[in-house]
Amino acid sequence: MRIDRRRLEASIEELGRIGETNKGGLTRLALSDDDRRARDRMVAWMREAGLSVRIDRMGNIFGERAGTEALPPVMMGSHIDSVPTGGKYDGQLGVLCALEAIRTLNDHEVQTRHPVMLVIFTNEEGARFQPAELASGVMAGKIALEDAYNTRDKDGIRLVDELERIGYLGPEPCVARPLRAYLELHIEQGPYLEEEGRSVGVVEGIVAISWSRVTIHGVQDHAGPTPMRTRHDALVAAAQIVTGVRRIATEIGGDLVATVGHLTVSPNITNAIPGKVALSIDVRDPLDATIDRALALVERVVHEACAREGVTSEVEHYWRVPYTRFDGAVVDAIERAARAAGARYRRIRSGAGHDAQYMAMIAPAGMIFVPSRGGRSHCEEEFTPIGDIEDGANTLLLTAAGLARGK
Ligand code: HGY
Ligand code: MN
Ligand code: MN
Repeated sequence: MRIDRRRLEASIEELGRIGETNKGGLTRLALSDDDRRARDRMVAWMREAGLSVRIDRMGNIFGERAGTEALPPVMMGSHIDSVPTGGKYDGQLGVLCALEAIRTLNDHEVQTRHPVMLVIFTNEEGARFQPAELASGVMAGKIALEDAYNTRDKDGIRLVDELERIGYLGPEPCVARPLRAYLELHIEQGPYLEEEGRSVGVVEGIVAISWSRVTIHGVQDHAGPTPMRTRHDALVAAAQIVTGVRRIATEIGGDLVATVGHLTVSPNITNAIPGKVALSIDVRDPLDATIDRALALVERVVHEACAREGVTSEVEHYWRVPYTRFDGAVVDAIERAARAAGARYRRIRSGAGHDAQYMAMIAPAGMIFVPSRGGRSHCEEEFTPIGDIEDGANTLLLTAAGLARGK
C-alpha cells in the first residue's frame, strides 16, 4: 500500500494557493480570512473522504474514520496557520499527508480496529496570538481556555472573537481524550536530513522552549534640543539587550539558541527619543537546566543595560515547554515504517516546537520529518522535494495503519 503522489501534490498546490504571497510563500495567520478559507477547504476534503467532522472550542478540527472497534483512535495531523511571509510546507504538509494517508486507506478499503483521526490544530505558530501551540496547550490542560480566549493580537482583537467571526468556535470540549497514538509529519526546518541525503527523520524528541517579553520604559523626548547627557533612551538599552542575548547564546554554546525576533518602539518616529520598547526573547535547548541558566543571564543583561541608561524594565517569562521525549514504541513503529517505505532515514531531534510537544503529554506521540531545502523555514524559500514528501507520507501511512490495526 502506497500513497498517491500526484493526488498529494495537487492538494499541496491547491491549499498552498490560499494565502499565497507574490513570491510563492504563504501568509495565512491564525483565524484570518485566509485561515477560514483553508479550514473550509480542508473540511470539504475531509467530508469527501468520508470522515465525520467535529470542531472543538479552540477551533481544532477533527475528522474521524471509523474503526471496527470502539478503541482509542490513532490521531495524526498538524496545523495550517503560518507565520507572515512563511512557507507552504510548515504545518500544512503534515495535515495533507495525514489526509492522503486516509484517502489511501479508503482506496484500499482497509479496515482498522482503532479509528483513525485527522486533526488540524488552531494557532500553532503563535505568530498572531501568543504563545505558540495554544490550542494543543489547552487540550493538554497546560493553558486555561479562558486565557487562550483572551489573548489579543497586535490590534487588540481577542482570539475567541476571531474564532466566532470565522465560524470555528465549535461546541466540543477542548480536552484530552484517550488516544492510541498521536503522529505528526512535519518539515525538519533544519539542514541535517538534506546534508546527509536522507528523505525521512524519525524524531526522538523536541527541545525545551522558553518565550519571554521585555518592556523597557525610558523618557520620551525631543530628538533635537535634548542634550545627550540627560537622555534615557529605551531603544539604546534595548539594543544592548539584543546583543547581550546573542552573547549569552555564544558563551553558553552547545545546542542553545536564543533569538530576539520581535521589537516595537514607541513612538517610533525620527525626531523623538524612544520612550518605550517591547521585545521578545525565544530561548531553546535540549536541557531545561541550560534554559534556566540562560534566562538568569538574560535578566542580568536586562538589569545592567537599563541601569546604564537610567531606564526601567519588566521581564515576563510567559511560555515554557519542557524537553519532549517521544514514546519509544511509537518511535520504533515509525522507524519500522520508514524502512518498509524504502525511505533513507535517520533518527533526529527537533529544534522547532510542534503541537506534538503537548500531545506527548497526553498520548504516546511521535513525529516524522522530511527535509527542508537548505534547512530553510519560516521564509518564502521553504521547500521540500516531492520525492521526499512521498517517503514521509508513506512512512506516516504505514505507521498509522500498523498502529490502528492494533500492532
Ligand atoms: O516556534 C516554533 O518552533 C514553531 O514553528 N511554532
Ligand atoms: Mn509547524
Ligand atoms: Mn512554524
